[in-house]
Amino acid sequence: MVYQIYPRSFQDSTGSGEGDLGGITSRLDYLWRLGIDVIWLSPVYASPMIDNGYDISNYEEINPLFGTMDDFLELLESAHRKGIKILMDLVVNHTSDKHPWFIESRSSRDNPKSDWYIWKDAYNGGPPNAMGSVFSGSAWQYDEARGQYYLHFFAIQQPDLNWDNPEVRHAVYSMMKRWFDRGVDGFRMDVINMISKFPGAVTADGGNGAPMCNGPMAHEYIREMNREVLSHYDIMTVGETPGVTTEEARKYAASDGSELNMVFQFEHMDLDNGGLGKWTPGRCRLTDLKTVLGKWQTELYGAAWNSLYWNNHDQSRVVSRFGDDSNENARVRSAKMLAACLHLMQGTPYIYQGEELGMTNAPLMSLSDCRDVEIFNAWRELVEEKKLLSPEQFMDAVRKRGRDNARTPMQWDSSVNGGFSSGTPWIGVNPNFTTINAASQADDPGSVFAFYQKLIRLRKTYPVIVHGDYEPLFESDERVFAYRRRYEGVALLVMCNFSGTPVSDPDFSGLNLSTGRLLLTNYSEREITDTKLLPWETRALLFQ
Ligand code: TEU
Repeated sequence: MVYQIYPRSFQDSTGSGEGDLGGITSRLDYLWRLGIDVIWLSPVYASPMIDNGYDISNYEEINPLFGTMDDFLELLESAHRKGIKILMDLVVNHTSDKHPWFIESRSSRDNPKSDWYIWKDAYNGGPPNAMGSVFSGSAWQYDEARGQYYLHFFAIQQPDLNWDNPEVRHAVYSMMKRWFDRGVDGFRMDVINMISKFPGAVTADGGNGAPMCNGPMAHEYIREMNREVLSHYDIMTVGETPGVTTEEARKYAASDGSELNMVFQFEHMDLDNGGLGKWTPGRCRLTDLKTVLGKWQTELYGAAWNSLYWNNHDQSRVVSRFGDDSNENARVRSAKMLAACLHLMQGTPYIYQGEELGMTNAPLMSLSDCRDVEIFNAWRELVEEKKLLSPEQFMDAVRKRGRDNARTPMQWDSSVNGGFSSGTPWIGVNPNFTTINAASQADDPGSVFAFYQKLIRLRKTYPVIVHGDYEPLFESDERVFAYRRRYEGVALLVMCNFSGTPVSDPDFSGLNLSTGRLLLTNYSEREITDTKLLPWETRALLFQ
């Protein structure tokens, strides 16, 4: 069980309005009570914070915003004393433009680091080719100092490293080893399948560019990292791999340990995209969601390992996206149903801070409520420059899919700022902190928090949850997500109603529900029946 912390928004311990390492340490008891095993810490390294730490200017200094290296080591030691491991976030597809490596690289065309980034001459007086950035606009930025363009798949201030240069690779490996020698327990690896560039992406030919992901040397470089670093430590790794297929994932996350332990795939997170991607959001069909998640269950089974997630710091809150946050009853029920649907599958579940409380998207009413570089860049391109969306249409998309929905402060209690900070938070606290907060749930057996605790206990109790296979049921139904897991003569049946209305039309009688042992429900036993699923109901039954 991995719990992701976005440090800037988790707990402020100094009154600065910014979350920090001391704040995280102060909340370890809460995480221990939840029952998680591992913390994935989003970046806390030195950074100008253009992309909230995913633009690193020194891989081995702690950002003073979050504290000191001693604060980090205190957190690490305190977590280890509670049996909790810590993964750091490895962001090595790119650095900050303020990193000394880039400052040297841009200083001339023949310094020792001139080939540590991807520099190209102009083509016909403009960018080398038509590669676009994930954060809008061109992926090429002209640099006056050097008289060339450099590649940035993300923000202008995030120049891509040249992984084809062995000096770059070995500098990264050395840094990784020093973090492992400090005692960290592994890495989440940011866009690690982007580190190898297709020739068409980096050729100054005025061409259309090439895909960003799964380039020709991606596996070779990760296998080299494994040989040189990962295989020498008892650690855990998870690669963030946008655009990954199950075929590629069977290599990135191969059970033979040659690359990484698992990867984050994105297919289920893009199903509700429209013509302009997340900026024209729709509502995905349940049959599409079932097909995608079922495919990842069956096509990795026995060959590679799944990660399981609905949320992270880049995705909007799942209860608002796939559930119903319009009233308290529906919010609590659907949050629990979504948790059960995901956590009872095969793979390692990831809980994003606040997901265990059923935290919702935020009322981001205007750009002034936002902080995310991705939002600001998309506004400039889609609203101001290309006029493809009106301000209202764009802000509606931000409220549905903007990354800042996940970055409002953790809601600890109903006191000022939800107990996150005694200062002015760097981003507004969701006003619903008065009713949705940890303090109101920690001792409530009917809370979303208690339901996550129970799910975590179930995973540690029943091997079928960890090792079972996956059989989809009622695949064509647009409201019921049901599947069966089997392992060593034990079967687990999981039923989920992804709608706010009762469902009785799939014929459940063939499942002999009454003969199963009820492990979990988000209703009471006396409310549920064998012939229908109640609104947002989830039910898990064991047959042995
Ligand atoms: O995200 C990579 C990525 O694909 C994101 O662009 C994400 O899918 C998108 O923002 C969703 O709208 C990683 C980090 O998780 C993200 O926070 C960083 O901004 C990005 O890389 C650059 O480091």
